[in-house]
Amino acid sequence: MIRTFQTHCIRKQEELTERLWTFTALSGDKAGESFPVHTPSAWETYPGFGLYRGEGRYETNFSAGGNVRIECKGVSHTAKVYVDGKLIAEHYNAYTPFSAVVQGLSRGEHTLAIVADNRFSDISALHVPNDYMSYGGVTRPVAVEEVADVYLERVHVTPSFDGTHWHTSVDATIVNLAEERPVTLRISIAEKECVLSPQMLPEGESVLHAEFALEDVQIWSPETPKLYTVKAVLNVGGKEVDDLFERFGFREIKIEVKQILLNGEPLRIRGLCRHEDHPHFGCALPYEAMMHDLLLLKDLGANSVRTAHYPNDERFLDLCDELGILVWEENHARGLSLEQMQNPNFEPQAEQVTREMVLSHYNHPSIYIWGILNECASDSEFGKECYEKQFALIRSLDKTRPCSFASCKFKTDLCFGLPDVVSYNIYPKWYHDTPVDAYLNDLYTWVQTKTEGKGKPFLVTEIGAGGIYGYRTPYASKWSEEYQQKALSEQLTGVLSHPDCSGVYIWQFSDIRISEEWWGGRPRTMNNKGVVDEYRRPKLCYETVKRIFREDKEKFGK
Ligand code: ADA
Repeated sequence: MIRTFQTHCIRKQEELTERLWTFTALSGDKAGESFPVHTPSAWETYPGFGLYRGEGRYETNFSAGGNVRIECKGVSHTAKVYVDGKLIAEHYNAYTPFSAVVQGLSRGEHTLAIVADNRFSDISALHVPNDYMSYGGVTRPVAVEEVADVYLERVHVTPSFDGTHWHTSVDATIVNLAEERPVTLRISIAEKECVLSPQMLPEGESVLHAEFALEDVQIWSPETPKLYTVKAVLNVGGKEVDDLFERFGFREIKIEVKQILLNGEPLRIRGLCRHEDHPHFGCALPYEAMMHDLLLLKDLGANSVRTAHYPNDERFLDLCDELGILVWEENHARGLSLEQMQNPNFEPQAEQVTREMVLSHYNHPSIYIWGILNECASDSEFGKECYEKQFALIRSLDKTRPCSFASCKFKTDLCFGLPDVVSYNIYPKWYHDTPVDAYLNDLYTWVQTKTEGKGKPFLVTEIGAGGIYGYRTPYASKWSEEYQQKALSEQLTGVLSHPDCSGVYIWQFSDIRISEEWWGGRPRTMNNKGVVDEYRRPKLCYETVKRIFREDKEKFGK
């Protein structure tokens, strides 16, 4: 399943999931080993491939003809795509989708091969040895489509509220593979329809725009996650040639002084950071496992998830839309040093992943904020320039959502003039012993008195402590479940009782694998700060988090 809802009726689309592909290892000792696998999957989950870094080829057949569009939702981390042996696309970054069209393919059977590469080198500025795994493989779904000479690339819907009425503007991006021609676009939302009568479309990409005034709409909120479908249908020469359905919600995010407002009401965030990671699936969690994670998040009383540290699988975002879970979606970067940011590939690769994230996830009502560059060099002038450029890019693509970044630069951050929300990752009781209240007050006072973050909303985007599942001690030593429970309880209570804090994200939802090559030296080569372990077994702190979140919800009435 590529999305949780139908996206085409006219366009012929075949998902190449739930079937076997042939995997062949191409590097090192394993080169030549070949066997059937299903996709999406990460090769670290194939027996004997738990530590494989290199290239791997995935091959399958498909049957189609005409203009064939291959859509890959995610290949980790560098992809080369071949149809009948001919290279048709190259893409860097595991966490964003890409597509390519092969024109005029003869009707019949063809081969599709995707070569994935998960090696670290200077060429890769974002996938670096880190406190999470960069897996390898075709890790998100792939689909083959037949498209006409003119087809819909994407549809963006922007609802806005003027205090009395909702206005909806729709931007449809259309690709014309042939010479200039007239097209008619019909867009419908609920019972309303807007027909953009014949427009001359030049060769290449064009955007057509429509406006809707809709009465009596139902609001999207965590309590009432009402979704609407927009349907766009393209007509050329009196014939319907293509269509695209998208979902969106009527909701508005605003920043007012120190608060983030959702539909005019201050947001209170009770969230967890989550990596896409599971011992059985690597980063390629199937729908059922994603849903299970969301059930656990709901059971914990969380109303938000932070997609640390990269854009997530769209099916997960679809589920968040449906379940009313607010999402902090983040571009891809974690803890890059100044030197790593100065890699000449850093800026273009970061720009690409940011652009692809915003363009492909624009419609999700659950995404209330964009995050960038977690814990990078925001204490340097060069870093500041990078933050500035990336915020400018996001704002040029999306004027409806606030932006932020999670800083760990204690009283040295230079960038708080740039985001709409000031966010900090803090670890009192874990990386140092300063009491939570004292640490947070000190930091907050500094932000208010010494930085351009003064008067902006404030979020704590990480707190947490390591706890190894099953390691129990009566004296609550570090790494025990007892210690983690005690530390999280103090951290959560301290942060949530801060009068100017809009909420908190716990680091993290589940224990995760980290890259073997990373220097961190973590027990089990895992980040053990999960509230559940990697198999989703609750640790001692689970019930504590649940209680504190429930009490906070009762206090704030939402
Ligand atoms: C960070 C970082 C996380 C994780 C965490 C930790 O601040 O953003 O990715 O590494 O610390 O466990 O220390």
